[in-house]
Parts: sequence; C-alpha cells; structure tokens
Amino acid sequence: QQFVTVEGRAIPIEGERNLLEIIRKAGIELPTFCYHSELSVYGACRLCLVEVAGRGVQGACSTPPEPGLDIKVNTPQLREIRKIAVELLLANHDLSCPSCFKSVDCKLMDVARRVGVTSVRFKPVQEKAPLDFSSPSIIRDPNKCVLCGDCVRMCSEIQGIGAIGFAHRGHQTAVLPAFGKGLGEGECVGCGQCANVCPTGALVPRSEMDEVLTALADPTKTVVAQVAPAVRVGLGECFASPAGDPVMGRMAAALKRLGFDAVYDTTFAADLTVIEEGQEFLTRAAAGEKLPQFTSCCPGWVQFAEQSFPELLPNLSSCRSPQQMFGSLVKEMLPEKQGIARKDLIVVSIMPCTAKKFEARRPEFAVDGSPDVDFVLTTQELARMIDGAGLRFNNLEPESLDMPFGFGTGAGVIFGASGGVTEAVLRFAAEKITGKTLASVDFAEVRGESGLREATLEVGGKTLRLAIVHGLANARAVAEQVVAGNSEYDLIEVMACPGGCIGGAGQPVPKDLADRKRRTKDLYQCDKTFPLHKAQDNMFVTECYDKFLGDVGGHKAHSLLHTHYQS
Ligand code: HC1
Ligand code: SF4
Repeated sequence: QQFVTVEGRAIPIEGERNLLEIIRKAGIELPTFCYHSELSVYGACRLCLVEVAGRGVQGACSTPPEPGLDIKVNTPQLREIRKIAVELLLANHDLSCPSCFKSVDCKLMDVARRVGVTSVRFKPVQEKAPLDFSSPSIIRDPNKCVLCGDCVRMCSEIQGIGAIGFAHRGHQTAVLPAFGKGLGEGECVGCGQCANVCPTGALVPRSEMDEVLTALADPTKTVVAQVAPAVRVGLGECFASPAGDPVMGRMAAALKRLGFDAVYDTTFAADLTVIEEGQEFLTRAAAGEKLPQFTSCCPGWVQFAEQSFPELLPNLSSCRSPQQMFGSLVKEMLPEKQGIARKDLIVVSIMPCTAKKFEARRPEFAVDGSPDVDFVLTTQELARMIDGAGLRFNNLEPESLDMPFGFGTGAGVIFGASGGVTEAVLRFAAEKITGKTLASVDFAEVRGESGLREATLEVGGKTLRLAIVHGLANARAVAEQVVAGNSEYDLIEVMACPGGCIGGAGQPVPKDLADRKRRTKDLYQCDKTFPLHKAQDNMFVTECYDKFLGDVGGHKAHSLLHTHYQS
C-alpha cells in the first residue's frame, strides 16, 4: 500500500486523481471554487494550495498523488495566500448579498468566512457591467463572476454546447455568451447547469415568485399548481428533511396555505404522455418509420435538437412534455367545469428545471396569446416562498392532492430520473405487444447512472434496442450516430441534466454526487409505494380519454397533447 502524508497522518492512495481528493479522504475540506469532480481540472482559483515538503506551494487539485509526498494544508503562509486571493475577488464583487438569489448557498461567502476575511485591503479595478436578462431561464450578473470557469466547462464538457466562454484579457477578462449576445439570444438552451455550478450569484435561475404572489393575491384568479415528479425528492433538502421523507403531503399543505386553489401532480400528465408516446412508438415500429424515436419531454433537449439537429426533428416524438400536456388539458377542461373564464385560471408549475420556464413561453403552447402554463417556479423558488410566508414546513400537517389531476402512477413518477421515461413506456408497450399483464413492472436494464446507456430487450418476440442519455454532450454523440446512419436504436431517451430531472438546475444545488443518487433512489421508492405502477392503469387518465379526449392519438388528443418542432 502506498501513502501520502497529510498533516502528519498517512493516507492510502486508492485511485484518487489528485491531492485534493486525498485531502478530502483525510477529512479536510479545502476551499475551492473551480474544482468539480465531473469537470476537467482548471486550477484557477488558487484556494486549494498546499505545501509539499521539498517542493513548495502547489495546487492540490492539479497535483497527482505520489507515494511519499508530505503535505501541509493549513500553514500561516497558506492561510495568508488564500485570504489575499479571496480579498482580491471581493474587491471587484458586487456585494448586494442580502438581495442575491445565491445568498443562502453562496460559496464565496462561505469561503470568505472560512479563510477569515474581515475587511478588504484592495480597490476595485473593474467597472460595473449591465445584467443580462435576455434568457427566460437564467439571469447573468457579470459583477458577481469570480472567473472560476465552472460554468464554461459545464456548458462545453457536459452539455457540449459552449454557449459561454472567456473573453478579453488581463483585468478585463470576463465570461460572456458568444458573439457579444445575451445568454437568451445564442445557443443556450436554458438548462441552468452553469448556474448549478456557479459558486456565486453570477448565474442564477430567473425567479417568477413575484408574478405568482401577485396572482395568488388576486381574488378574481383561480390559481392551480402542478408539481413535477422530481420535486418530491428535492424539496425536502431545503428543509433538512431526512432522505426518503415523503414531502408531497406537506408540500400540498404549504401550497394551499400560500393560497393555491388546487394542487395537482404533473405525474398525471406523465401517465398521459406514456400512453400517447407509447402508442406513437408502437405505430412507428409497426410501420418501420421515423425510427429511432427520440423522447421529447425535456425542453433543453428539444431546443438543442431544433438548433443542432434539424434533420432529426421528424424522429422526435410529437408529444408535448407532461408540463405542457397538463397546461393545455387543464385550461381546456377546468374553466368549463368550474364556470370560470380561461383568462382567470392561472396554472403554475413547480419544476426541478429552469428550461421549463422557456418551454412555458413557447408561442405554440398558448391559445390566442394566453399561455397554457402561466408561470414556472423551481423547487428552490417554492422553498423560498414557503420560508417567506413563515411556514414551518416540517411541522405542517400533510394534505391530499386534488383529483382528478392529482393522481399519478409509478410509471409517471419515475419520469424524473434518467431511464424513467423509457421504463414507463416499456411498461405500456410490453403489455400492448404481448397482450398480457406484465409479471414484473421493473426493467432494471434501463436504470443506472452512466450518461450513455444501452439496453436490448426481447418483448413478445420483438427485439427493442434502447439508448438512454443524459447530458447534452452525450446526446450530441448519439444524435451524430443516428444522422450518420450508424445507429440501430429503436427508442432514445434524452434528458439534458445529469441524472435526469432529479439533477435539474431548479433543485437545491447538490452537495455531491451522493445527493443525485439519493434522489434517484427515493424516486424509485415512490414508484414502489404508489398503488399503481403502469400509466394504462391510471383510472383518471382512462376517464379523461373516455369523457373528454376520445381515442389515444386521435384528433382531440393531437390538438391538445402533441406539437410541431421548429428548425
Ligand atoms: Fe421532468 Fe417531466 S420528468 S421533464 O424531468 O417529462 O422538469 O420531474 O416535470 O414535463 O412529468 C422536469 C421532472 C417533469 C415534464 C414530467
Ligand atoms: Fe450552457 Fe445550460 Fe448554462 Fe445555457 S443554461 S449557458 S446551455 S449550461
């Protein structure tokens, strides 16, 4: 066994990639801005400096662990270097901290406290730059950027887009969208993963809390909420709820106290999506047309496909996402049922996703300019509204969701994890193909963490070749294969965010990879505890077809539940 000595203690080397990981294993959390285990090493923030005996001061993130190294992490010299580095950042930082969206989990604030900054000895050298409000999903505030490059690497390495990059030199260096445009005017798809890794408030989800609070206070409006599958495994983290804690009941109670007239579940619409998309897949497979079929519920992926792979748009399922199916259906059904005007019904989505804000504003998802989904709040925004109203979330008595749109099956709920849409569609398609009830609803073959997974299944004598992708860089690789004619897949699921919606940028920022794993596990546990596991068993969905929609994939279903793409 080989060792590195960290502050006098021998720490074994067991495949760690750098000294930072060894030091973490020794139980010491060095401050860093620019180190993320899933991104390449940049080594720019100079906070993780350590003293290596015989070699002097080195960056822990960029030094590989070699046997026999003897390192110190907390000498007076290192402390002073770190303090100066943070003071230099703070000299140019816009210190509007109390009003900053990131104030609850700002890494700069945390690091400044940890390195003991009590005053700033330097003067600013940068002029104030205007904020960028051009994206419906993300606000960019260059005055809070610390040039760690995390966002740049996230967008290029994980999302394969490169919508933002470094520009200029010296003290004018800045992170900017390409061609001097606003973030919302270029290639950005609003996934928000850049904001998820930004250590400060330089990139933050765009909030719609004020608009929702205004609607809630308006007595002429009926305001209903739809809650996305993945929110139920993220919201609890904002209130330090234990893992596996079923928060839906308390969330419903909180939403009612905030003034919502009804609380529904996007899972209902995910069940509807399974049926429409599953039927579409079976029709295409029978005709041997427009295969592979790509899923279409992730708005980041849809926009990416429209921008980068117009030739593949016929392969995308024509199904609207569950968020948009929910909006169009509810705005069609509820006004008549409740005797209210469409304009007085306000649909608010609670989503783990920032791209859903953009999706809700797409002009095709509106009737005469009145949107099907009026506002989209992220999980984080909901937590703030609950906190802002003074509600003690963990003390709330759970309440039920409202019917019929508050009922979903396990098939719909697993949409929130990568592989979930595929599994939900398989639970539908397998019964349709074989004409038999499934003995087990679990398709473990399509579950997993890797960003690009493949599975081949034999169903009723048919071979189904599946690919499951998360992260748009992986999606690009698979899409290029399809364009080149080198793909054998029948169905390809794409989610833009790592891990699927559970890792969406509207969720609380995960502390580490374990948070994503835990959310996925909790979501599959929801499936287990739900009374039903197949979309086709959702009796409220069946009733909706019988009384309102007519046939699956029929005329009405098409006009309300399907869409067209734009290249
Ligand atoms: Fe998702 Fe979906 S699963 S896209 O990940 O298809 O956001 O949770 O709501 O619309 O249902 C997100 C989650 C969400 C849609 C569904
Ligand atoms: Fe890139 Fe997504 Fe950030 Fe846009 S929101 S800049 S696509 S990481």
